[in-house]
Amino acid sequence: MSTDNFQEIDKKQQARWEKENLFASPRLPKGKKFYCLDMFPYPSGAGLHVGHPEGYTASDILTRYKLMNGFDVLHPMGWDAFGLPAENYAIATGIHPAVTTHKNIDNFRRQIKSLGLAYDWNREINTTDPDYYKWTQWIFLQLFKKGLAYESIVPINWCPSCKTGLANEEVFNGKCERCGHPIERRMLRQWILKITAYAERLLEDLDGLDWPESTLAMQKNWIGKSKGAEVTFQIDGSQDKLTVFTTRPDTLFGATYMVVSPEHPILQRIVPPEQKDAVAAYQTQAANKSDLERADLNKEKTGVFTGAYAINPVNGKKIPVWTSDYVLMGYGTGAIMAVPAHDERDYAFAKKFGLEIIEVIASEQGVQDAAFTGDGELINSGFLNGLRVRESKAKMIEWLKEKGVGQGKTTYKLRDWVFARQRYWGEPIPLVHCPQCGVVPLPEDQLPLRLPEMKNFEPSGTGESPLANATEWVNTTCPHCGGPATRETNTMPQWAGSCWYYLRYMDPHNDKAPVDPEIEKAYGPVDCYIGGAEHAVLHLLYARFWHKVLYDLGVVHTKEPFQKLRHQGMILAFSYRDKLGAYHGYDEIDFKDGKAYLKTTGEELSPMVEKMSKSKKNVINPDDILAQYGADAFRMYEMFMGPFEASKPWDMKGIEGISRFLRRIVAWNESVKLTTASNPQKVEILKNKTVAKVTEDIENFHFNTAISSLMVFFNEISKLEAIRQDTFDTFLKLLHPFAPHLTEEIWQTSGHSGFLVKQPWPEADQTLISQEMVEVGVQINGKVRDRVKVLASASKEDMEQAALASGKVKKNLEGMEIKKIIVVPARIISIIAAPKK
Ligand code: ANZ
Ligand code: ZN
Repeated sequence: MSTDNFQEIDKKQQARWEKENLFASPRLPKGKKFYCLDMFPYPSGAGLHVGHPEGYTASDILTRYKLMNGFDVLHPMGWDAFGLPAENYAIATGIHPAVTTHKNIDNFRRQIKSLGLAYDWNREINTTDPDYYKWTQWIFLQLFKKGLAYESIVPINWCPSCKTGLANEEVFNGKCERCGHPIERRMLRQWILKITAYAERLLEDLDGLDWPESTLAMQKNWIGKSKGAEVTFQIDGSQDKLTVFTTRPDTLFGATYMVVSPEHPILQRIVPPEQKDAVAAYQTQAANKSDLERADLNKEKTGVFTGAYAINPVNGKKIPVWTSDYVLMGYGTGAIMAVPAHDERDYAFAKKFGLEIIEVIASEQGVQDAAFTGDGELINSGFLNGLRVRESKAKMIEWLKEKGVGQGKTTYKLRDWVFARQRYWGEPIPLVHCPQCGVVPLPEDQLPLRLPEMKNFEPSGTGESPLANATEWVNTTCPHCGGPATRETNTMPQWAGSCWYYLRYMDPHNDKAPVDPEIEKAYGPVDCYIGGAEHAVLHLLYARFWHKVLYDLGVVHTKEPFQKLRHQGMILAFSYRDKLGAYHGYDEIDFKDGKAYLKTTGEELSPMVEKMSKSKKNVINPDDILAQYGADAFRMYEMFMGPFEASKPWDMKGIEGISRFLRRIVAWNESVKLTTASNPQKVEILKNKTVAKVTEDIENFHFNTAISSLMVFFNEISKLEAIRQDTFDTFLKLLHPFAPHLTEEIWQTSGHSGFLVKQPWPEADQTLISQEMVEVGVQINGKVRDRVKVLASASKEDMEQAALASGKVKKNLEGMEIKKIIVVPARIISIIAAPKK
C-alpha cells in the first residue's frame, strides 16, 4: 500500500486499533493512572463542528503520550443528549426526540471515529439512556433526602419562546441563552437545588485546582462572596424593624435614607394610606424588569417615598424609607441603608430626589460632584472619627453587637439553582404528589422512571410540562400510603446529565451503583479535563456542586472532580463579502496570490475573520476536510493553527502546508536508507533537544510549538543520506500522538510489530543537550563587537570569560573601564563601559 493514500491508511489503522481493542482501559488501573476527559458533545443535527476536534485532538495527544509513558489511561466519549433542539424538532415534525437523538449520535460517532481518536468505546454513555438516567434520578433522590431539593413558587426567568423556565446562568443580557428571546419574570412552582449551601466550599476548594485563571475568577465572581454586616433599623412609630446588609458598616453615620426592594414584604405593613397608590403603581412597573436591567449602574434611577421613616441606630436620626428597583429582593436582605456620599448608586438617587448627603470619609475631592468610594479617615462619625475604613468596620461591628442591633455577616451572590424545566425531553423528576402524604420520593427500586411515550410534545405554555398530558403516566399510586397520587411532571434541566457523567465512564455498566467505590478510588479524579470556556460557570459549577454532595455521601473520595482544566480557543473562519456586502462560499471563490476573487464576475472579495455560520457561508465541514486530506492532516493542522487556548481562523493554506509536510515524510520514508554509523553530533544533539521540547510542550499544551520543533528536526534528518534506525524510530514516536495513522503505517511497514502506543516514549539525554555549542553576541555599550562560541549550558562566569578573551572585544575596551556586565545564558553578553578617568 502506498503511504500517501491517507484515507486508506486511516481506515486500515483504525480497524487494526479497533480489532486489538487497543484503547480499552482495564477495570482497575494496574500502575499509574491518567484520566483524560473531553467535555462530551450535544449530538446536534448539524454534526461535528471543526471546533469539536480541537479539544478532542489535544486530549488524544495527551492520551497517546501518557500511554507511551506507561500510564493506564481512561479516555472515554459519550453523548449529552437531552435538550431542546431534539424536542423542538419533534414539535415541528412529530418525530420522537429519541429517534432524532439516536440518528444524530450515530453520525457524531462515525465522524469522531474517522478522526482515529484513542477512545475506549466500550465505555460510551448516553445521558438519555434509561440505564444512565436511572442514576441521574438516583442522585436527585439523594439530594431530595438531604433536603437539598425543595419546591417553591418563585419568580423565574421565563422564556416565552421556548415556553420554559431558565436558570440565572442561562440568561444573558436579559435574553434566553438558547433562542435570544427576552426573558420575562413569572411565578411558577419549581424544584430548586440548594447550591447555596455549598457556596463556601465551592469557593474554598478552587484553591489547589490547576485551572485557567480567568475561569477561576469567573467562578469566584459568580459565587460572589461579600463580607460586611447586618444592621437593624427600627421603623418610626411602628413595631416593625428593617434589616439591611451592608459591606460598609463604617459608613453608618452617613446613612441618610433607606431603600427597600419593591417586592419587600415590609411594604405591606409600613406604607401609610396616602402613599399606598404611589407604591403600588411603582411595584407594578418594577415587576416587568429583569434583575440585570435593575442593577445597571448607568440606568436612570427611579423610586418612590414609602411615607415611612426609620431610626438610624447609631445617632437616633429619623431617615426616610424609599422603595426603588435598584435594590434587588434576591440579594442580602432586599433592603439597604443608603450612604449617598460613598456609594455611586445611592449618590445618583439622592441627587435625583434631593436627599441629604453626609460625608463620613475624608477625601481630597470631597463629595460635591460624585460619591467617594476610596479609603480615608472617618469624619462626622462620633466614636469612629480619626480611624480608617478597615478599623472602623471592625469597631462598628463590635458596637452593633453590643447594642444588639446588628452583627458581622457574609453573603453570597450565588442563588439556588432552579432545577425544573417544563419540557418533555429531559429526565423525569422521580417524585410523586400525594394528597395525603405530600411529596413522596419514588422508591429507589422503581428507578429508572422512564419517560412516557407521547405523540404530542407541544408545551402547553401554561407553565406545565407536556408530560402533564400523559394521563396514564401521571396518575399513579402513592409509594407511601398506596392511595391515588400524581407524578411530578417537570423534567430536569439539560445540565443534570453532565453533572456526573465523568463518574459513570469509570464503571458504565454497573446496575447496583452509579460507580463502584473501588473503581472510583482508582480512577478518580479526572486528571485533565478539556473543553470550551463557555462552560466556565454553568456546567463546571453544577458538576462541582453534585460532586461535593456525592463526596458527603461517600460516593466519591475527592473533594473536586476535575484537577486540571484547559479550554480550547474558538475556531473562526475567513468569510468573504462582495461590494454589496453579500457573503460568498469557498466554492464560489478563486484564490490567487493570497487574494479572493468571485468566480463568476472576477470581483475581488474582502475577507473577514468571523465565527463560522451558515449565513456567512464560512462553515468548514469536517467530513470534507477528512475526505480531502485525511485525519492526520486535519488533526495536526488544528493543533498547529496557534496557541491551544487562543481563538484563531481556519485557513485552507495552513492545512495545505501540514499536508505537504506529511507527504514529505511519506516520500522520505520510501527513499531513506538505514545505517548503523553514529549520527553526526549536530543531529544527535538536535534529536535530544527535540525529544525534550516535544515532551515539555505536550505537558504544557503547547502543541503548535511541538509540531514546529518536529518540523525542524525532520528538515535536518531528511538531509541525511542514511539514518540510524533508532533516530528514525524516535522521530516516528514523537510524531505519533500528532499523526497517529501515518506513523503507525510507517512503523508497521518498516518491519516493526505491535503498536506505537505500546512503545516507550523517548527520553532526552540532558548531558548531550548541554554539550551543544552556541554562538552568542558580545555587545559593548549596545553595539555588537564580536560573536563567541560557548556551550549552551555555559555558566554566566564562563560566558563572561569567553567574551573578555576575544581579541576584538579587548581592542574595543582599550582605554575603557568596565562598569557592568550583563549575561543572558546561551543568548548574549552585554558590557557597559566608560572611558577611564
Ligand atoms: C451601605 C453602603 C455604603 C454600601 C457604601 C456600599 C457602599 P456587594 O459588594 O456587591 O456585596 N446592597 C446590599 N443589598 C443590596 C440589594 N439587595 N440590592 C442592591 N444593592 C444592595 O454589595 C454590597 C452593597 O450593595 C451593600 O453595602 C449595599 O450598599 C448594597 F459607601 O451598604 B452598601
Ligand atoms: Zn400518600
